[in-house]
Amino acid sequence: MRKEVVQRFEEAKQLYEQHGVDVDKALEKLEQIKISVHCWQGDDVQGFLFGDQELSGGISVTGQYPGAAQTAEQLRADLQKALSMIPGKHKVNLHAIYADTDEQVDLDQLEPKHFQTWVDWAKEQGLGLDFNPTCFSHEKSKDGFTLSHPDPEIRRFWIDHCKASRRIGAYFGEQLGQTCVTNIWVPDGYKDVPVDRLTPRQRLKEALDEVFAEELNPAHNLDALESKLFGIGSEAYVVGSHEFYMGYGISNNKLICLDAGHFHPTESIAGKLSSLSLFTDGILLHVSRPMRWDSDHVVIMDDELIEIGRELVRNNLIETTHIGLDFFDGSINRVAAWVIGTRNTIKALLRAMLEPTESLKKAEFEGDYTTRLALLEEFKSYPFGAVWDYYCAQMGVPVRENWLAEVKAYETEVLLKR
Ligand code: RNT
Ligand code: ZN
Repeated sequence: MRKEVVQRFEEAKQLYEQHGVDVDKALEKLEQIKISVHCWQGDDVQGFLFGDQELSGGISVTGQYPGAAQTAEQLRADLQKALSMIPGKHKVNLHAIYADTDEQVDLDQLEPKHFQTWVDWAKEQGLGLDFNPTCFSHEKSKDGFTLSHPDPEIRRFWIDHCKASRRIGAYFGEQLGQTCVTNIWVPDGYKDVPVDRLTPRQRLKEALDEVFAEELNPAHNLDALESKLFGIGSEAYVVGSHEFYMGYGISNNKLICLDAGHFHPTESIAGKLSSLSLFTDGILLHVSRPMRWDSDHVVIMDDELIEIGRELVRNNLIETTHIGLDFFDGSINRVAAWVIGTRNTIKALLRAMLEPTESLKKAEFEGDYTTRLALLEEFKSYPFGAVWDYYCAQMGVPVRENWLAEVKAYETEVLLKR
């Protein structure tokens, strides 16, 4: 390791230790945290199952940056490249459309074997896998409804797809010895103001009951449900609202997924974690960056991310929270997008771990809000970057922006030749 990196780290450590922050312990803890890196940043949510399907469900990727992965093999290579520049051992989050098979198989017929190449790769790389049924970009979802569709036959198709997905998730968990989180998000909703808000929700509830009827080993698969406030094409009404899934999740022991872009623009998911934690065994996060709408921009070190990190650390929610990423930007190098968003997420957790949480809580408890504000503000310019650099060096990944040259080389050698 370079001398300056160590020296700066030692200096920083001293500063933090004056406030009772155990820097070595923080780094040990950080190393244990697994981020679920979403595969869909690598190919603009295209997948491999249906060829050129238009992305639907009210989500959208813009940008024409060259080099998007076109095959599962390419996507794995890109992910591997990105992961080699991110400190720690993590998970990869797959969607059903990323099945890697020559068989012509529809979503309701998917089986674990269609993901065998992913499982083999994950084993070889020491990665965990998470999973998602793909309830969009399909012929049977084109009118905007899936699990709550008024037509029982279409509803059946999506129920079967979600059932199949859970079995795939359980297979991942069993094979890899790491619990897979299978997250269900459906786009169902109306563009314009509905008359009947209740009946689609009743249908969704019944459909979910059927999806979850099969008992699976929770050590292999955990189910999660992702709500949304509105989407493009479902501006007036989303069947799976936050209240809906919060109710469903708490009464049926399912993880509730909070996506940073799925609430009112000034509403922060960070603020919801403490409340939810009191009534659930765990939470799933989709760390994302909405800009004016659920735009899924690459995650940056903004106030929202810092606050998410703080809530997880200060409230001891790290162990029970599954931290997933959900952004997709086609206007920049996609490998770089992963590296930036994932490194930021980890860095935000480190930043939070380096705060003098105990002194801050004490000041607050004693009503000394002056100290609380003073310390919080001063700590913003404490040298967490020196600790981060040391951590990266220690974990064998590029320090600071040195990863960028590697991404550029990969772009020239691999991405631009596609
Ligand atoms: C959509 C949800 C969902 C998707 C992914 C691709 O608004 O956030 O999580 O982004 O499943
Ligand atoms: Zn999401």
